[in-house]
Amino acid sequence: MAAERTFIAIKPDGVQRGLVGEILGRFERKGFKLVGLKQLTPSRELAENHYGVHRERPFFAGLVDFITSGPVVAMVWEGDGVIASARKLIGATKPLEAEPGTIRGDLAINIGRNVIHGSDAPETAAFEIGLWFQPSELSDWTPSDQAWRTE
Ligand code: YYY
Ligand code: MG
Repeated sequence: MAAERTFIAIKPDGVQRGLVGEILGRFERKGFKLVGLKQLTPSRELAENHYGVHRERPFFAGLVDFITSGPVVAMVWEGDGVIASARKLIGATKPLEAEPGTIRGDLAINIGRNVIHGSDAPETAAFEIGLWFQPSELSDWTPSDQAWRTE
């Protein structure tokens, strides 16, 4: 069975602020495997589908405006427990409530500029990976040091 995968996106604020390397490095150093990576400016349709669960919320229009305002770095990461672990690495939605050491805790201030998205459950991960990536854009590969990352 394939290891768990999650969808991660560095939002336009993270790209504009030059935080791509910093954020990628945290996932790499943790030991997760990068299986998909691209930069794109999302269409409104893509953004509205991605955040469809929030369609009725007052912040929805502003959120879609923001996420479509510039390039986003979209990624798929793989590993044991990666969905929940990535959410821990990311930290709380409100950056002022995110613990130091987390991405939002270290790198962000406002909820509307919280630099990164991560899937919150297996179902949303599968939906978001399929929404943002073609199967051919994902790599099945084994890092040469795999035995030193996982038992
Ligand atoms: O999954 P996560 O990104 O941590 O939070 P969600 O509750 O799914 O909200 C998605 C996104 O919407 C959040 O990252 C910022 C934005 N948002 C907002 O601007 N204002 C709110 N009151 C709640 C969420
Ligand atoms: Mg969410």
